[in-house]
Amino acid sequence: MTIATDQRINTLPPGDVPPTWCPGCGNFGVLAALRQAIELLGLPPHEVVVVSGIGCGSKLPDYLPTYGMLSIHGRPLPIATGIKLANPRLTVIVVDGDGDAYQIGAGHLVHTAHRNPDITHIVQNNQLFGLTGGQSSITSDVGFKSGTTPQGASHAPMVPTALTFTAGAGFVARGIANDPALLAGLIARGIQYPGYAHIDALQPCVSFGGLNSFDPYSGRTYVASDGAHDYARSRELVGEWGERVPLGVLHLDPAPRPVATGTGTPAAEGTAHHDPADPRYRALLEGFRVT
Ligand SMILES: Cc1ncc(C[n+]2csc(CCOP(=O)(O)OP(=O)(O)O)c2C)c(N)n1
Ligand code: SF4
Ligand SMILES: [Mg+2]
Repeated sequence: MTIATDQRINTLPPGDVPPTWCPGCGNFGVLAALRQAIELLGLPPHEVVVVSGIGCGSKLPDYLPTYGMLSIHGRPLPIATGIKLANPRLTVIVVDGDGDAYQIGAGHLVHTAHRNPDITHIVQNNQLFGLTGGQSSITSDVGFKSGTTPQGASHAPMVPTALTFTAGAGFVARGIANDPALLAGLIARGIQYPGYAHIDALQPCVSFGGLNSFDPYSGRTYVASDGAHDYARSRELVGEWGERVPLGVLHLDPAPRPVATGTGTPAAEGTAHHDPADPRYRALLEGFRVT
């Protein structure tokens, strides 16, 4: 698809291929929310790059008319950081699953939250490994039965918002896939935040979710805050998980830390910029297309 520089995302069709997610999958809500956030901010799609890992949810960049990259399991954060450093004019967004971000990629998560590049991180948290058949993950609730936990998960789930808060993230939020309007607002605020922004997006898996499909969330979630609260309240909200699950902006640093900019130089000279009229770049980009 060729994107003219004056097009908004809502004037464009979806990506090149239709989603292969199961009917009713929460990822449809995450996709709608991200698209809505890009539209809300009026971001030119050719200046947006969405980087994912591997997993059901990580197929998302295929379904958006922006630039995108399906990368390696657990590794989208360092790749996105490199993209942002090479061309700071781009809006760089990472979308990956709980297994990707919170488990195999946990080291990158902590260091990215600490180092603070200006990227927005949306984690499709379905509390399991969807693509590989519903195995339990580090965020599975106690009692969740799967092929790897036939007696039910025995460890209390890791609370990822507490982890990124502790590592230094200045924007920490939680949304849910079945409220795309709330999630879109959080994503838009995360994109506007100057630094690393973490959005934990509860994303029910209707095929393997069991305890975690839509119904059990409905009595537990509540919109806790729009972010106007002090540090002590942030600490309570980022760690709350159980009978009650807070949504909204859980932590917003009123004095954001300096953003990681590599050597401190602006956009690298010679970096390829989107220009649909330039045949060299078209050939280059077509070379990346997997058919
Ligand atoms: C290095 C590596 N290890 C393991 C796998 C197998 N694998 C593919 S997806 C996945 C887990 C996906 O879970 P999650 O990130 O939560 O995404 P979901 O499918 O739930 O959206 C695993 C373990 C892999 N592709 N690469
Ligand atoms: S297995 Fe679960 S997460 Fe994967 S597409 Fe189906 S419903 Fe969605
Ligand atoms: Mg998952």
